Amino acid sequence: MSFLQGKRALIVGVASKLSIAYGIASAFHREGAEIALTYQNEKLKKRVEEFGKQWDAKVILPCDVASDDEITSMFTELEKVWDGVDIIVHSVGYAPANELDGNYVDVTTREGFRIAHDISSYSFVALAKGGRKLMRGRNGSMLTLSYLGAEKTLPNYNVMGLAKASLEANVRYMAASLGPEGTRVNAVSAGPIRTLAASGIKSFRKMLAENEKRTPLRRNVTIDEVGNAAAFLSSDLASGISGQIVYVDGGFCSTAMGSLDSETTE
Ligand code: NAD
Ligand code: 0WE
Repeated sequence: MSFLQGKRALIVGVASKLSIAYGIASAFHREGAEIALTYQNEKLKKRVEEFGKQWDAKVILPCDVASDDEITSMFTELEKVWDGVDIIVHSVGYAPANELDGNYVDVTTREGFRIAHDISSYSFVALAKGGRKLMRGRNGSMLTLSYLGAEKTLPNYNVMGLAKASLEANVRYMAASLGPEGTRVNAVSAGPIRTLAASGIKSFRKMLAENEKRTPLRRNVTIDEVGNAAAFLSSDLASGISGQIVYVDGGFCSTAMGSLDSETTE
């Protein structure tokens, strides 16, 4: 198929083999895209460079999205290697751990709220600003990762739910802003997956087990399934799709009650 042949993709958010961005990079590479990667800090540098080899990554650069300077330098360095970028993937989310454990009104703080929104939502438009010149007029695509907690409450997701709601509005405003220059903007809202970002969460195992039972497909989704949807949305096959939130959740968000079965199947 190779439906990303000739495309240059910048992927932000690879931290481990479990990362959703890892599944996305694998699918992009399989479909023929050229890959550039960033890493959040020196601690992740070696690991991301190692991953980069298997996808023949052309460029691997540092980028803490909390810093405008780092975003600017990252695009300055990228421009030395690539004269244009077709795809930017933003697979980044963060709130301080204490915000994600306990009663929402009790545990939410001004500073935690600020950080969650800065890292998880503002950084997406910050990447759009930084990459705009490189993407303009190329039928480009920007993609981010959201979660159902943007629309419905879940125990402990707390301020991340607000940050994802902001991120989803960001998708729509960015789509309106960048559409006239040919750039599409979408999100994949993924079902729960065990990644580093999920490993710190109390009773995540229980959530995965419950999710499996209530989901139409009766199983959790994988990073490869998210990667395949991301590859489609970032490709010319999706040339008419912008401003959308696409669910890769096994159908979970389409049901009000899931199943009444006591067993996981039938
Ligand atoms: P992950 O821990 O593998 O990825 C999170 C990434 O965010 C890491 O690569 C980390 O380095 C990066 N990051 C955090 N702060 C950063 C900063 N200041 N600067 C640069 N990078 C920073 O976990 P993941 O589950 O793959 O998360 C990726 C995205 O998917 C997140 O937006 C998350 O909210 C979303 N998501 C996750 C799930 C899930 O269940 N795992 C479900 C739906 C959506
Ligand atoms: O978006 C996410 C993960 C978000 C996340 C996770 C962490 C853990 C470590 C953001 N910041 C941090 N900060 C840390 O210090 N998901 C969709 C996965 C997730 O996280 C949850 C979930 C689900 C699902 C938290 C509570 C309840 C459900």
